[in-house]
Amino acid sequence: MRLIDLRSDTVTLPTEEMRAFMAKAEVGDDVFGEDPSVNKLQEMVADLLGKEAALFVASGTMGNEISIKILSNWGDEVIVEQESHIFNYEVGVASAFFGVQLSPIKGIKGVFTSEQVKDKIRPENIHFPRTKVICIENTHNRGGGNIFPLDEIERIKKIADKYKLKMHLDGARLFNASVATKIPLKEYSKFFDTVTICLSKGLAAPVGSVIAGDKPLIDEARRIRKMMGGGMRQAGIIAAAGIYALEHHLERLEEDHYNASLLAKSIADIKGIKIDPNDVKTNIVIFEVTDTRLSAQEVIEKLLKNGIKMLLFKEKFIRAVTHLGIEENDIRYTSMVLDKIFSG
Ligand code: TLP
Repeated sequence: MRLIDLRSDTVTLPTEEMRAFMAKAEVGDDVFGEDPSVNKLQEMVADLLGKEAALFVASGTMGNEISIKILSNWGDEVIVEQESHIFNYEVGVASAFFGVQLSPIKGIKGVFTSEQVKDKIRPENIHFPRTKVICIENTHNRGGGNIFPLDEIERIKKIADKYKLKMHLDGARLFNASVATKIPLKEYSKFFDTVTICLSKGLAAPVGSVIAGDKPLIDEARRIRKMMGGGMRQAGIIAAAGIYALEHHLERLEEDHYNASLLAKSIADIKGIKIDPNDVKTNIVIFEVTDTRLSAQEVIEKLLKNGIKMLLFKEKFIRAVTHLGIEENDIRYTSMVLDKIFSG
């Protein structure tokens, strides 16, 4: 039985064409800055995001945390959203390695306001940590792929400037936001000192993320990457997959959005499931199991018996993520199976 793996867009496999492109990649020693494929990928991302420079890193987590490190000092405070990846899924790195404290704001589907930011900023006082960085996640994973509105980002940036704070964008799925809104990537990234994008999610490369920013910041990021053991050698082999993904897999994200929306619409009327299809803006679908006879975990087990994988998100919530390799027919089959599970 063919598995329909909707747990995450991180499960995508490199296509034959991507593998062929990787096999031919020109490589060199990237710790010496001599890998042509890594250099090309970095230039491509810097250009796409309208930044001076960029740095290839192992993962989105590494990208976010190096960014936090280079924008803050020991003992500082970093504002994040309460449901954000940085606050929930990065193993406490910011405090464990870099000695900064995270200060969470409760947003609505990942979105918070400039007023909330203002309320979080600490006045100068010997007792307080210094507020130094604001992090935004766009699209927002636990917010169900929600898109952070550009005008709110602009208002937050004004507050950041007023209080001399830095801005970091966790853009693991920024490409999804840009494809869905048709707002160019640069329009989002211009408000941020550092931006991390992931190549191994919707873009379907096997490994890697990129941090972009001003040259001095990226030079510093390179040092911190080395400090964390992230200096790679002939990394062009994997960077090539990123180049291929940027050239071939960007526009197709629309298909993922279409499939996510189709899934939400086709399960919205099932008794025992709660989801508003209007909430699905990109490639993530989070639905609630309201049927008291079934737990979300049991639903996941029944799906698996039918060859479908989804992720338990919270006690009563399930996450499904569409990506390269998931076809419209898979979505129609998935909604039929869900219909059977809840009517049985
Ligand atoms: N998200 C993964 C899991 O870690 C939860 C997923 O399956 O969605 N920022 C955001 C918004 C992310 O969703 C993720 C990964 C990351 C950063 C970290 O990327 P990696 O996994 O490359 O460290």
